[in-house]
Amino acid sequence: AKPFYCAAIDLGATSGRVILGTWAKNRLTLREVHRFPNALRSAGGHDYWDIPGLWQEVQTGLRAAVAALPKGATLASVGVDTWGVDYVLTNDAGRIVFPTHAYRDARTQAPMEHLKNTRAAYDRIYAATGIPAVFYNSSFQLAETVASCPAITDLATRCLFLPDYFNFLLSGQMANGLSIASTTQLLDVNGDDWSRPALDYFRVPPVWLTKPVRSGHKLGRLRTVLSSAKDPALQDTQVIAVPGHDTTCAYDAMPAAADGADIFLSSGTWSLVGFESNQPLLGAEALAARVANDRTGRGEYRPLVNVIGLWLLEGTLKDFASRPKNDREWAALIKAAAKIPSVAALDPASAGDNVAGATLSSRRGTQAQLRKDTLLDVTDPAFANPPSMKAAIDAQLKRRGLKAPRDLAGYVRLICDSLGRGHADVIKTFEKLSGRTFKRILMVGGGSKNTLLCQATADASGLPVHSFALEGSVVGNLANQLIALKAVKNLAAFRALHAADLKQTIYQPKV
Ligand code: LRH
Repeated sequence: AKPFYCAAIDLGATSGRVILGTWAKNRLTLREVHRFPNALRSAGGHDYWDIPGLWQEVQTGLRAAVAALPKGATLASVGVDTWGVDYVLTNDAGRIVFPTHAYRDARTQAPMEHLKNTRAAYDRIYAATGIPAVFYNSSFQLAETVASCPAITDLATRCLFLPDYFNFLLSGQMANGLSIASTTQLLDVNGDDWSRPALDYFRVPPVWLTKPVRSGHKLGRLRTVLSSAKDPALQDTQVIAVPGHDTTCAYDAMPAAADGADIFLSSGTWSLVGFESNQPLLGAEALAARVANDRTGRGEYRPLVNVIGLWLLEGTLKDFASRPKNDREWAALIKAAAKIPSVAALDPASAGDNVAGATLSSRRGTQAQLRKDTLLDVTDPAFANPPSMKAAIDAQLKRRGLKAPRDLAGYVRLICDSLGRGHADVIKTFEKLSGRTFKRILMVGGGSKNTLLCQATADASGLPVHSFALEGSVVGNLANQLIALKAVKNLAAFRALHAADLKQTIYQPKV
């Protein structure tokens, strides 16, 4: 059989990449043809994305993908996945009529607080959408846009979430995709269309949205928007709606067993802890635990809690001139952090008076309890977008009577241990609410290379962590294209075939 060549466009908040995937003899090989930095840009106290800049990089990447094809080969398809929640407002002709804010823009605070403080409305919105109030939700962003610029309801006729918008540029077709739609807090949790009560509550014009399409939907041929689109290699290239949400793609890439006992952890800037299910997790306890019922591209549920993630570490590093500049320096930093005993990530001399008035030696708590008390509360909203992450961490520690770590290695230790505990707390909640017993944690993303974080997660949860050297979102993106092209039967078949090629490291719990 002839190989299939597919391009995955994967846009993240801090970097983007275009990867050429080759599927031959039931094996997927990846070639990164273009990688570029991405960053929000601030002006006048607000944060925005450079959408035309990203489009330019996407085009550069697609040209590079064509250049990397073997002679005479054609590109079968292209798929786009991006970070969640952000969107482009356009008119019918596809012209951008409002700048795209970045989700960390503080503009959503007021609408979010309003919802959280209106208990009956909050319960109703959670029952309707299965999505808790998180500062970045598209719902709050759209509510703020409509409230601050009322004329927008005349100007805009369509709301395309980021993958939808890039799909439109590539194919000329406007469509909303199901997985990205489920990140908005506007989708009906009991169906696969928009929730009228949620649209009404957030005052989002229903005409801006169309019934979401599932993964595998073919949007059409790649338009001749690229100078190389006249290239014979691009004549029959299909633009395929893959799960537009990068986290969904990352979950699809993991070699989960069919027994439902796997926890998925996509660990990067965010730690996304979840599992796959045929039903949503709803109700007061799920809401209190901030369970988001995201959806797969196939329509199943992916109950998930977003833990602050390595954003804590990325932010803290900015405050240290001694931050690592290459892999060797990173390894040295992790090694130094690993040498610090866990509880003593805080200055051991002072940790005693830190723990609820008791001294460390006299305290009769379990080791786990002791750790929890000296670890960061990673759910603190102050960590969302502080001017200085180190200052935000120090402020929480001070408020709780705890001393700040002495050096960068101390912060690394504290952050990794605290995230491990954060992951474990979420898993415990999932077990309680779903009645399942989880047996393994499957981990992908930048954090899966962080041995300290993997071990801390295993120790805190008591479960083995299987960490995979895997470009999660890209592999899931390509897998969904291959399924749509009928090169692979379904996701279970892809996972089984791909598992054989995956390198994994297993971290057994030590405490
Ligand atoms: C991670 C992610 C996550 C959230 C956030 C806004 O890239 O997609 O799942 O949706 O970005």
